[in-house]
Amino acid sequence: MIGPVDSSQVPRYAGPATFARLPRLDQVAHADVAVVGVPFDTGVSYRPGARFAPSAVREASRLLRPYNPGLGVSPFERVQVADGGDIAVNPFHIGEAIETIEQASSDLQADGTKLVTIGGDHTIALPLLRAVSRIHGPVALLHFDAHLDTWDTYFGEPYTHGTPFRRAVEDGILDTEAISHVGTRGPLYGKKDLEDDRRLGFGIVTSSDVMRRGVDETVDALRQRIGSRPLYVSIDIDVLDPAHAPGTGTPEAGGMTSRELLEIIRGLRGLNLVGADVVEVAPAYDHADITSVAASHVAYDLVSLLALKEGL
Ligand SMILES: [Mn+2]
Repeated sequence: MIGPVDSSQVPRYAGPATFARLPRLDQVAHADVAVVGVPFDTGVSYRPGARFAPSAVREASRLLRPYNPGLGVSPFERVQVADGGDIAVNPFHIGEAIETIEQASSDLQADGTKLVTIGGDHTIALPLLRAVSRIHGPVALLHFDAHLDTWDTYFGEPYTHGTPFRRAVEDGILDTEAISHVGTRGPLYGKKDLEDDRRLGFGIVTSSDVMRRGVDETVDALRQRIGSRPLYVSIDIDVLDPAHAPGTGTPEAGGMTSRELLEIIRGLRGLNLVGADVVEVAPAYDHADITSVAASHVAYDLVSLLALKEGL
C-alpha cells in the first residue's frame, strides 16, 4: 500500500497538492478508492465558480491526517487510495460534458475502484449515477442538499445543476424505494415542487427535521430505508449553513453545521456504499477556505466509509 507523503519528512504545505497528499492513480498498480475531480460548472443557475473546487479542495486536504478517529480507521492503510486527477470536460457543451463524465468515471471503475468525486456543480451527479448504475443496477440515493434538484427544466434546458435527480429517476437508475433528500430548506417556486418531488419517490428530511430529531434519530430513519441496497451519496455543500459553507453557488440560510453533516455521514457505516460525490464548492465566495476545508473533511469521511467496506 502506498500511503500519503510523510508529513514528518515533508511539511504539509510543500509539494504538489493531491487529495490528502496521496499518490496519483498512475503511481499505484490498483486503487480500491480514488478521489477524482470534475471541474465543471456550466450547469449553474446562479453564482458560477465550482470549476475551481477540485484544486481548492485538494489544497484544503493537505491537513488531513491518516487516522480517522470519528470512524476508528486508518483508511489509507486499510485500502489503496489514490488521487485520480481531474476528468477534463468541455466547458462549452453540457451534453458532451455529461457523456465525457459518464465514460471517464466508468473507465475509472472498470477494475473495481470506488470513486469519491469532487465537483463541479450538481449537473455531474447524473452521469456519475449513470456510470454507477451500469455496475450495480438502480441504486439507493442519499442526497444532501439545501435544494431538491428535481426540477424539470431551466430556460427549457433539461440538463442543469437543478435537474439531475429528476433525470435520474426518469432514466430508471435509482431504486425509488430508497431515495431521500437530507437538509432541504429555503423558499420554493411553489407547493407543486414538493408534490412533484414526492411523486418521483423522494423522502425528505429537512434541515429543521435534523435539528429537531437530532443526528441519531435521523441516521436510524435513513438506514432503515436504505437497508442493504447499493447506496450512492451525493453531497451538495450548500446543505451546510452559509456560516459553514459560504463558498457555494446558491446559499440558503438555516442549514446544517459541518459537525452534523460529518456525524450523519459517519452514521452510514456498514451500509453498502458504492460511490459518492461532493459538489458545488465555489471557492471564490469564501474568504477563509471554510467551504473547501469542510468539503475535504466530508470527502475524507466518505473515503473512510469506503475503506471500511472494501478493506478486509
Ligand atoms: Mn444541488
